[in-house]
Amino acid sequence: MAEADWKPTACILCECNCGLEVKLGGDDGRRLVKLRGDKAHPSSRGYACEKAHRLDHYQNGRDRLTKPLRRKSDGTFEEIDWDTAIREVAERLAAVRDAHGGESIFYYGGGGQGNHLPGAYSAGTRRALGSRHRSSALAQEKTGEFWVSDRMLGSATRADFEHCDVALFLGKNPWHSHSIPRARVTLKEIAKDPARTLIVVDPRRTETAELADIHLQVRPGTDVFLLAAILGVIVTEDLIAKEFLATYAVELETVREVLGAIDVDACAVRAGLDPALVRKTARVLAAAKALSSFEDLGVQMNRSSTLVSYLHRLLIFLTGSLGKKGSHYIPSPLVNIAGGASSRVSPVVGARIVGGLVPCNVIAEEILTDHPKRYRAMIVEAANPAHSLADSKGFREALRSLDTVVVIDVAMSETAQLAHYVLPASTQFEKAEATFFNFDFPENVFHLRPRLLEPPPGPLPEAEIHARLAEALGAVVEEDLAPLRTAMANGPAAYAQEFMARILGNPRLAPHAPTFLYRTLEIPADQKEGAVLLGLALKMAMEHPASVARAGFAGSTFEAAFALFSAMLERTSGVVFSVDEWSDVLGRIATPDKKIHLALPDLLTELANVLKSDAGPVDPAFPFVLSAGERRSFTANTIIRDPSWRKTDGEGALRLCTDDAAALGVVSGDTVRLTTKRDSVLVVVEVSDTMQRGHVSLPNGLGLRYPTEGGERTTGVAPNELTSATDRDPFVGTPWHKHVAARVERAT
Ligand SMILES: Nc1nc2c(c(=O)[nH]1)N[C@H]1C(S)=C(S)[C@@H](COP(=O)(O)OP(=O)(O)OC[C@H]3O[C@@H](n4cnc5c(=O)[nH]c(N)nc54)[C@H](O)[C@@H]3O)O[C@H]1N2
Ligand SMILES: Nc1nc2c(c(=O)[nH]1)N[C@H]1C(S)=C(S)[C@@H](COP(=O)(O)OP(=O)(O)OC[C@H]3O[C@@H](n4cnc5c(=O)[nH]c(N)nc54)[C@H](O)[C@@H]3O)O[C@H]1N2
Ligand code: SF4
Ligand SMILES: [Mo]
Repeated sequence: MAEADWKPTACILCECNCGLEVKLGGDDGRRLVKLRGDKAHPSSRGYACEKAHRLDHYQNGRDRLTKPLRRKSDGTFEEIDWDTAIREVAERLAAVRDAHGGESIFYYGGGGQGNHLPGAYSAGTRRALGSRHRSSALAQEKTGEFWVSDRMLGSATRADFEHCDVALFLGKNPWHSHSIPRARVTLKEIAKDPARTLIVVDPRRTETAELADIHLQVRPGTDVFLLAAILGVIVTEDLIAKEFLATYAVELETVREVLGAIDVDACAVRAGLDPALVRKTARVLAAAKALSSFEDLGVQMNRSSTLVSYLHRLLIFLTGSLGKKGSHYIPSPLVNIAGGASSRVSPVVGARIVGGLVPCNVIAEEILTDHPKRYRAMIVEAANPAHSLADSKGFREALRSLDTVVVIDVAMSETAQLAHYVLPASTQFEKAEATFFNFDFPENVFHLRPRLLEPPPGPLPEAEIHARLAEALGAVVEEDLAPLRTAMANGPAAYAQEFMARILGNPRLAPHAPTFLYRTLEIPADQKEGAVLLGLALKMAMEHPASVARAGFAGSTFEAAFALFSAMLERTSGVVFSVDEWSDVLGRIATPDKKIHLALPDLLTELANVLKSDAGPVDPAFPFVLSAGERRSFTANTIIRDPSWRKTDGEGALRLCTDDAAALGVVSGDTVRLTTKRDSVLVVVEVSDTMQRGHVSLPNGLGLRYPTEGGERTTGVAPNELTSATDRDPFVGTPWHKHVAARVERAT
């Protein structure tokens, strides 16, 4: 096959979205037969992990949706045509709006690891319905970090692992979960360089920990004590970055007093660690020339998660690890998905809304009530909350009690199975797609992937679905479209002028800007869903003119935006849309006084309370700690449903340590009974010396129902059958998925 047969696209299985090249084949020419990393992608530069090679299992899944479905009174589905589906969905949701207010229509999802354009196009549908409350997976992982970071810095940060001399991973296993560009290459480079130090905090000896110079094998759920101890050492030994703090931070004395009083040895012991090792680690962190650190689900889905996010940020700031090469930076994203603090609370429970997102763990509670402000309808798009949210049983019950549930998905997911209407979407290779996971620095990359395949008859791209819904709801009418079509005939400049004046300048129409662009902007058919990017390019050119100009898009705001938009379409392997300078970073501190605020009084009070609490007795009914949802070689949330995509760990084994296995009398491959407060399941075990005593771990993304030759089969355990929605963070409501009280018994 010729080189020209390789088509550019990207992997959709994690937030790195590595650039790929694909060769199509098979009888119908629709199989992704060969895949390789795309060297022309500016961020991944040819890198791809083992999962990318299995993407055909996503594209050609057997439970693919092909027709709109309507649920019948007996619970089964019937196929309907698109006109009926759009009309009935619009009518039913409008009826809910008219009877109970648009606030009672909840929106969940909007994008997963590879597709963020649905969220952009859904804004019009949401506005037309008056829907205000929404959520997504971010509100069960990152909202604690966002809330704290926003209050301290007015912004979120990322880190430059490629150039750091000390790397810290806190509850994160990037060998498998990635999240940083070319993760394995970067990890190996840090590990082999004697001048650089890799530090991993994880109760399990993960693949990343295996490479580390220092592995702090904490006792599960005790990171707060470890961080307190580290900060205690840094303050009492006076290792703080004095000059940096004097210039850029306030409230140092308040935190110094609290942290200076910490009993370091007691905290280290509570975390299950040798105080001498903790002290040594603290000194390494403080002495770093450039520290990069990353906290993830091991702490963010765990006890005291928001407090840990706060202490982690104190570590970053007290060591002056912001704004120098190899440390942390404030990115200039195309779309800011890291929302901040606000005074909004959710309508029933009064839970804090961060970044516009209702905490995932209160959604069911805000449905299963007779409160007048309860949610009555839900649109779920590109997400599978009946599988991914805590307490699946409770969430299923909540969905069943709603007036109307509409699911937009490519496959018959656990959530789609409970919908009143299921609207089939084109796959991410049958439409143009992109993500707003654009956090690279100093060169920030965006990648609009043209579609690889013609959409088959039946499914539609979300852009089209939302345009039709907005039209059916009367929010987008031909009268407003016509002038844009006319302007298009007069060239891009005329079009942009008309768009800015007529659409962006009109509060009634502005929320539908994506749909207006999609309907009227003339761009290549294989990139049609990218129309919304013209609006984003304009915003970027207005907000970050210098960064955009350094990336080569100069001139007036208009000219720069157009040049950028054209480059997004032309550079099908990705484009550097912004080039920053390290010296820009500290100027981006966005608190009102432009200083880092070190003291958050509520969290300092929480710290004092946690430090004086005792561990309490272990409940003999649940002596194990279960981490429910570990990332492994062949897990990818529920994006790929076909179990045969997994080359290893086909059943999704429960990992437990050698001593626990011996005590139970089980060996790898045996089945055990795993019980929590919520459920009891049978699961295959893998005995692993990477685990510590009392800690067991289940993979994420299993327990999916999938059609087989004669029927269907569920592979592995769905983790959230075992979790509880009330086990959540007191500040932002994030779940404790990594810390579930459990019992393991030999199956009889
Ligand atoms: N292969 C693969 N990669 C993925 C994904 C996937 O599904 N599969 N999903 C993507 C998504 S959506 C996300 S959010 C990221 C998540 O990426 P990670 O956060 O790295 O993923 P996890 O494996 O869930 O959790 C990380 C680690 O937390 C540890 N841990 C458990 N309890 C504790 C504790 O008490 N303290 C500490 N310090 N650590 C603890 C676990 O042992 C585990 O190694 O991965 C992304 N990448
Ligand atoms: N117990 C436990 N629970 C967890 C976690 C954990 O570690 N432990 N991790 C949490 C985390 S970090 C995350 S990010 C969430 C992930 O959970 P969700 O955000 O619910 O995402 P997915 O499970 O990946 O579901 C994505 C859905 O999108 C569909 N899809 C794929 N392509 C398209 C498309 O082009 N268009 C449309 N409309 N749909 C498409 C897929 O078929 C699938 O149904 O899970 C969370 N849940
Ligand atoms: S799973 Fe993530 S790291 Fe692996 S190829 Fe896909 S995007 Fe890249
Ligand atoms: Mo996630």
